[in-house]
Amino acid sequence: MPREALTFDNDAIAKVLDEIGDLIELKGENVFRAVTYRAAARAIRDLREPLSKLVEEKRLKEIPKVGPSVAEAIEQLVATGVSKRHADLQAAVPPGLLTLLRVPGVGPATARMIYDHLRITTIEELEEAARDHRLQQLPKIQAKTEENILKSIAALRQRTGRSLLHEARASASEMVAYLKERTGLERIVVAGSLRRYRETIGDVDIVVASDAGPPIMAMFVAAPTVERVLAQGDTKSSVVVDRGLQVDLRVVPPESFGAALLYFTGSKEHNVRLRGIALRRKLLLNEYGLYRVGAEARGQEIASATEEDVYAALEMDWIPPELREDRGEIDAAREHRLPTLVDVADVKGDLHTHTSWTDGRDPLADMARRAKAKGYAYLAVTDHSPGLGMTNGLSAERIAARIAEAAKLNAELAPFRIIVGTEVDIRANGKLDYPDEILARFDVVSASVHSSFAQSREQMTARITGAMRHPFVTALSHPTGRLLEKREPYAVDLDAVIAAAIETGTWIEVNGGPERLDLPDTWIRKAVDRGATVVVDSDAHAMEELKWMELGIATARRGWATAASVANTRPLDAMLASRKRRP
Ligand code: DGT
Ligand code: CA
Ligand code: CA
Ligand code: ZN
Repeated sequence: MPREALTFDNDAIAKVLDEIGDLIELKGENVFRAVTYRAAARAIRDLREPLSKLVEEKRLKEIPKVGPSVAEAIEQLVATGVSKRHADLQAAVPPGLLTLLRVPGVGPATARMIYDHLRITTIEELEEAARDHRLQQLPKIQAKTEENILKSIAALRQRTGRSLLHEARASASEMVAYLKERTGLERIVVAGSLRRYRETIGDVDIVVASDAGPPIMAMFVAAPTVERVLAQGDTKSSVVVDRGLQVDLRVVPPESFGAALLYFTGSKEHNVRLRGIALRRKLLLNEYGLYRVGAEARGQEIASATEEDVYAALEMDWIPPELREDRGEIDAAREHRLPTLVDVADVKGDLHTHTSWTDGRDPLADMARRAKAKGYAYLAVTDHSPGLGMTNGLSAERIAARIAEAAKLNAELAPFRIIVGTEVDIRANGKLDYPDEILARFDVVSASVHSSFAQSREQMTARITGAMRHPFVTALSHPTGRLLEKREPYAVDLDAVIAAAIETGTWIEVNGGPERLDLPDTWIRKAVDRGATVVVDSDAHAMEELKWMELGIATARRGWATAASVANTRPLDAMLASRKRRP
């Protein structure tokens, strides 16, 4: 496939042009020249033809934003792989300075200025200077900027290159919809970690049932979201789509679809264990089916068409993908004691959402109508307490107004019910950010940590369990404080948190916000095993984000939670009655 190599060339050339733009600025040349190179890079990324072809046919001028100097660089890059302009700039700019640009918030002008004053050329040096508060002594750098640079560097270290679940889901759905439309086929299914709803996704795996691989592959690599083709074969192809996400496509014979789906859903550990069980019965399990082995059997097929068939042939119940992590699900399936997992259809309402009164986007009325349209019986709006200055927390007067507004809407939307709650900040000293007489006015109170993340494990555990012992606190929100690919969880003894939840009747949240998915799955399992009640919330800050409930429920399923363990599967009155008793 010549196309692979050539499209990669376009990408590589665009990257060099972008770098020329950065180097121009780092050198202190005219910013507008940098802008020209970057605009050309963007235009080249949108091209559908290889640049080498355009050079050969002398058609570079057809590309928008490509003037004579950019064209010269492209010609050199196509011919020799290097550009003179690029090399000259590299020689003129201190080596290493480019890497500083990897820190979000540090642009070329800032990097240059920092270099001029402090001779800093590495991210480590930059971090050290920020820690020592040497950056804020420089012109145009405030204490806040310095703090943000430290945060950005910490975030950079957190990145594993995996995608967040919701981003991978969006890209995968787009591809599946495109393939369904173009092929007219029905059985085009997402497998891999995405089907298991892992919290982050390495790559997207899609399985198609068809006997005609090549034409499907041709459509796949030509999909509008494809940025480059990594490999194209008759049964397996891989591409990179928006934001660098890899998508693998396998076309399998329709009669093998179940076995293939099982195989490519994984996890690898689950598959390994299944194959072991098969082997002990003298059966062979692979992506085509389950076969009898041995001379006399000659590969006689036992099962392959559906996943249920394959599991049944191994004498086990079908296992929901969320459980396929080799965490005991196989034994449970053999002994017919898999839990009936909580399902999105069980959810009666959402107990953690924000409105335009604090940091949400939409007004209460819109959030409530959308929740009602989703089929919910109730929605708690839990805007922030004032402690988080930046989120414009509700004052006592505004709370009264909010309660009145909710009552009015409730009359209109009945039997749907808006519950006025709050997400109250647990301050660094463990005190809640509202006095009791104000907390008493809210029907649900979610407590959460939003500051002083660096406290010791003892301090943080005492801070959190102390808040859980407060009689007005209904639930503990996002218990670990992690932000996926961005921020580590704070140090906290979750066993002690679960114990406090059980002792006090405080619910533990499974926050469905795609960056959080907090409590994490393995801890959910421990919590519900021990008898704690969880509450699954979207933490929506806009109407569309109510859909994050689905990710929260998937995470709860990965934690083996049943509806009985999830507070918001209960009808309104039962849910309210099951809250922690107040004095
Ligand atoms: P990811 O992509 O890192 O988020 O995780 P997965 O689970 O989607 O892993 P991936 O994409 O490498 O493979 C998808 C599934 O296909 C995996 O869960 C099990 C199966 N699989 C792929 N390659 C192999 C292999 O070489 N051996 C075994 N046993 N299974 C494999
Ligand atoms: Ca994958
Ligand atoms: Ca894969
Ligand atoms: Zn919140």
